[in-house]
Amino acid sequence: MDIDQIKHKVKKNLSEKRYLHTLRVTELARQLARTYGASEILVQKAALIHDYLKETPNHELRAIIESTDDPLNILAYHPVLWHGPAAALIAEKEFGIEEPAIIEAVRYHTTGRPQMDLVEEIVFIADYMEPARSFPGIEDVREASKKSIEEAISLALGNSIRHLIHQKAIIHPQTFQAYNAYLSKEF
Ligand code: DGI
Ligand code: FE
Ligand code: FE
Repeated sequence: MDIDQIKHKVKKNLSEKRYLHTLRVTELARQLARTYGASEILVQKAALIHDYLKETPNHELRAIIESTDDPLNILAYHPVLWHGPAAALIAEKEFGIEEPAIIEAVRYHTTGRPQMDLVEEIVFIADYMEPARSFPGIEDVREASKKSIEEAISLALGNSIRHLIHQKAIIHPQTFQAYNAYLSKEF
C-alpha cells in the first residue's frame, strides 16, 4: 500500500484522538528522517502503522501474538506492551509491508531495543516527543534530538524507566537493555 492507502485504513481503525497522535508522530518522523538522512517513505509508513492496534481488545492482541513464537515473552508483561508486537505481525497481511525496517520499528516502538536501526530510532523518538506530549524532561529530549538521536533516546528511556518505577510498574527487560545500550554510546 502507498502512504495514502495506509492512512485511510489506519484512520478507520482508530479514534480521532489516536489518529491525530498518529499523524503528529508521522510528521515529526518525516522531519527527523530529513535531518538524519533516513527514508521518508519508510519512517512515515512505520509511524502510520505503529499504533494501528492500540485500541484493539487485549484478547485479540493475545490471539495474534499466540499465533506465532513470542521471543520477547511479551504476553507475560503488561497488555500496554502488546499493540506494537501484534501490529508488526499483521503488517504484511493488512498493509502489504515487506520491509523489515518498518516491521521492526512497529514492533519495538514501545519498549525500544539495543541497536535499533535509524528508521526504528526515528519512530521511537517521534512517538515519545510528538508535539502534544508533555513529560518531565521532554524539552531536554527535544533539544538533544537536534544533534544526536541516540542521546535523545537514552534520555527518553531514562525518563520512561523513572516514571514506570514511580508507578511501581513491571518493566520489560528489553526496555532496560535498550537503556543500557543507548547510555553506553558516545554522543
Ligand atoms: O502507544 P502510545 O501511547 O503512543 O506510546 P507507547 O506505545 O510508547 O506506550 C506508552 C505506554 O507504555 C506508557 O503508558 C508507558 C508504557 N510502558 C512502556 N514500557 C513499559 C510500559 N509499561 C510497563 N508496564 N512496562 C514497560 O516496560
Ligand atoms: Fe504505541
Ligand atoms: Fe504512539
